[in-house]
Amino acid sequence: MQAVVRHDWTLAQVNALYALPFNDLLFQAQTVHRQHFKPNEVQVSTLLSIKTGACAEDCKYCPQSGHYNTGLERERLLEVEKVLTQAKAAKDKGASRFCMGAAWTNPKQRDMPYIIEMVRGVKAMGLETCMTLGMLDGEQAKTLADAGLDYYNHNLDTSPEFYGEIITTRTYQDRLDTLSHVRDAGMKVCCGGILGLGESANDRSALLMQLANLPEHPQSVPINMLVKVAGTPLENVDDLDAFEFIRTIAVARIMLPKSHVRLSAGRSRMNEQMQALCFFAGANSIFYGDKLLTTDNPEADADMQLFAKLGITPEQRHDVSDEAHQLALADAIKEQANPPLFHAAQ
Ligand code: SAM
Ligand code: DTB
Ligand code: SF4
Repeated sequence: MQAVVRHDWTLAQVNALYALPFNDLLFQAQTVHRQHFKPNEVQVSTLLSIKTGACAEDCKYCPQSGHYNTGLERERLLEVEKVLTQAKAAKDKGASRFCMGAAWTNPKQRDMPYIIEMVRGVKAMGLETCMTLGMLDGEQAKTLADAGLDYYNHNLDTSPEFYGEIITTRTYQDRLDTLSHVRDAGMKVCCGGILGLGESANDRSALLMQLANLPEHPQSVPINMLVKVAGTPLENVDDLDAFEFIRTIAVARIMLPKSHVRLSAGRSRMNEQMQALCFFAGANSIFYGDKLLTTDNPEADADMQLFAKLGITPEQRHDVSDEAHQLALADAIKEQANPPLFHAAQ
């Protein structure tokens, strides 16, 4: 079986992958995975909210929407120095990419000089840069690309059919337009969605079909499990079955064979065994660090411990060789490898 990069998926074909017996689906996904990636490497990114809360959009899952009262304290755009301090800390902990997120509909012109300084400063540390600032026009995308921004994250979130149940303040087409501006400017696209919003199985298939049928596959595909936050309209939605989540990772891996698939928000509520199955199904990227944007993520030490148990190593950037960084990572993993051995010996 040879993995092909296709842009002509039909819903029936995607549903047929989902309908495979679990073992057959995971075996196929793992086979595809090994054709394009080192099987025991996972890319690690760290997130920072550079502007928090009071967002004008009404995304029903989001703690930062100004339409809902989630008790979140709003914050203005962080100072450049503060962002760089956090980026340095992330790098010292072993992250290879630093993702900066802002609760904006879109960036304003007056913000751009600060944003550009952040990109330049983070890049100068030898980290890959990623931002998610809402919608971009062509000009803004070009400005960010010129500043050296490597990735832009903008999610489709769900299927076109279910989208209107979740967000009413911007359209699916708005999102597709931003993605084409990002692509045209030459930046890498980070685009995925959220599961567990109350969508149907068809909606999950349709989301993956949208992602795979874009003119180019997004280089990075975050698959988020809804983090239910009190005060948002989705706080009491039913949990998605864990196997359905793992199947989605596997189907994404098969349909997007060369993309990094990120096991994204929601890991705090997944046990180690579930995360291990997601890695087996083809997830090869995570958010690393104790916090996502406003909600909790597993502790960095716990992640390094899990990596050590599974024999996973963090993926290194291919275009830089930074010996100090590599050594820091190797140390972190060695340190975490010892406690389980110690317990086993007792
Ligand atoms: N405001 C910008 C935007 O939406 O374009 C960027 C930041 S926004 C927080 C980035 C993504 O985070 C969303 O598209 C959504 O997929 C994800 N997200 C937000 N809240 C979430 C939650 N409670 N659970 C899981 N994912 C979430
Ligand atoms: C993405 O797909 N997930 C990240 C990132 N892109 C920006 C955000 C997850 C946010 C989870 C809720 C929070 O912490 O506020
Ligand atoms: Fe605003 Fe982004 Fe949250 Fe939507 S997901 S409310 S655009 S911060």
